[in-house]
Amino acid sequence: MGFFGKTWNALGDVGLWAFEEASIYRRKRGAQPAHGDALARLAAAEYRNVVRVVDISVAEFRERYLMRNEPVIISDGLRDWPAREIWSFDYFCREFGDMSVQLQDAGFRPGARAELRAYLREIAALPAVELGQIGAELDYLRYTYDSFFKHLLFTWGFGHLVNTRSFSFLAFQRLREHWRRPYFLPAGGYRIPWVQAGELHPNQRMCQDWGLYFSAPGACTRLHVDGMRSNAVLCQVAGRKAGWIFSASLEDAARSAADGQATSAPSAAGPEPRGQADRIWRFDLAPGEIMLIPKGLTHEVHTLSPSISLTYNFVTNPEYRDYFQFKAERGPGWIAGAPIAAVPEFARIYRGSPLRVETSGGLHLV
Ligand SMILES: O=C(O)CCC(=O)C(=O)O
Ligand SMILES: [Fe+2]
Repeated sequence: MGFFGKTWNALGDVGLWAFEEASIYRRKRGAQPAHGDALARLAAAEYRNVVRVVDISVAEFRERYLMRNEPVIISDGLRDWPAREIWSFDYFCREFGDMSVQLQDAGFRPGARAELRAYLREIAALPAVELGQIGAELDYLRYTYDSFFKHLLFTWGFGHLVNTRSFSFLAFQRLREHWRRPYFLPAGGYRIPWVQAGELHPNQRMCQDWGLYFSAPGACTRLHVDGMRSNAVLCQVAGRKAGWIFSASLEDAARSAADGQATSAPSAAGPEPRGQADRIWRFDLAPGEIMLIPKGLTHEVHTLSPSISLTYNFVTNPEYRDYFQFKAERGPGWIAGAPIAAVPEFARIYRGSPLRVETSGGLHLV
């Protein structure tokens, strides 16, 4: 895409951002709906695994999952990514090992600085864990942006011109040929980022919340809703991750359970946002797979074995109304103060599910 096309897209981004700012963030929201006893609500919810599909068409993905806000794992999601063969802990040590990076905690807060090689060697050597085995808070490598202005240039497709020493930016510049827009996502017609003519190439234009994530077994991204309430694709290149996604109707219940406010919540049941049934989806994501985390849904992610993933966010044209309405009702994203996996009553829910504890000797209910 030429200079004018990129500039046109950049103007679209700014226009949409200004429109949302004016119409959503200035709006006064009433109190969040009361939800009764959060833990009872979670225990009564339908508990199921995220469905796996392969070789899905763009149209089928859109109709069955994206438009319905249903999570899904595309098992052959990385089938056309050279990254599958190229990216490994050794590769990143070799190519970027001398860099200094700033790590983040389970709530995206910036923390310690480390030499990339030392950090990667340390996490790559750790043994795998089971979901729910959370040790001390282990740091993540997520975003390392050096200035807002440079970030804007990357998001508008001028990143190749930027001189930078930030790991995320350098990796974005140097790994472009290793990955591409997942094959099941539409080529064009996006509101976020703004692409109304031509195609979206997320490997050339840095999308919202783009990140190359490295994490250790036992590390966690605490319960949250993504900042913009847009969709995310979690593309798993190495290692395994697991966790949960909650239906929109369970946002408050899950949040108060994680924050330890379950019993002080008022007892009246609130309205069902968007008429969705209460549902908790459990996921287990393996290398080569991509998961859709639908727009606006609450989720928590745990790393089970040394992990490399890539993620970015988006909203397509036909979803925009739904996205906007939900965001106007609920406001921007949030992150809980503690992981929901650590709440004993919630552990009983996920350990007690037959989906979880099938063994050769039959079912063991905890
Ligand atoms: O992979 C992870 O740990 C978290 C991904 C995610 O939910 C996010 O970046 O918003
Ligand atoms: Fe997220």
